[in-house]
Amino acid sequence: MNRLQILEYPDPRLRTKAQPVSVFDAALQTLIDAMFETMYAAPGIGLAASQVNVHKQLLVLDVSEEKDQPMVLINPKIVASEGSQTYQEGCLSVPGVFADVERADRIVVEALDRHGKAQNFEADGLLAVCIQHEIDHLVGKLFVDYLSPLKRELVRKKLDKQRRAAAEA
Ligand code: GNR
Ligand code: NI
Repeated sequence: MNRLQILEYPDPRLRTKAQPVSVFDAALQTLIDAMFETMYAAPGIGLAASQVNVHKQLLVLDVSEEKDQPMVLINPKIVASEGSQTYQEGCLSVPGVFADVERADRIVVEALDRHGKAQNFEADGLLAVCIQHEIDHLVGKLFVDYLSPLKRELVRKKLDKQRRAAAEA
């Protein structure tokens, strides 16, 4: 088992800006495999390297029902976007908290795959939401940043309380 530990809000390391990936070596492949294992086990539909304290522009996701469509995006960029959609988001770094976030409805993404090959594709719906959520992680942004300061404070208190309860149990 190669599950990685997921950082939780308000850990300041989640605010680190990720650096571009330039080396596509065996260590990178091992990291990607461990990220998939961590994401599927959680379970989650996406995971950014920032969440496992690796500050590289790398994310994995799989929004399919059957969990058989793994995607790896390296040095991803959103080169076009249009429309808006609101989705109730969650985050493995903010466990137990769900809130509506408004994001672009359709995006065009440029990224490298796990071997450094360029890919360019369109995404909409949940896939577009997830990609935008993960790319935010790479620049140190969390979905709770879109909430009002009051709601964010309530989220922090809820997480504190959850952790205290878990520590007592
Ligand atoms: O597992 C996840 N579910 C999810 C649901 C709605 C919007 C975004 C997400 S991503 C999240 C996993 C995660 O925290 N990725 O960073
Ligand atoms: Ni997240």
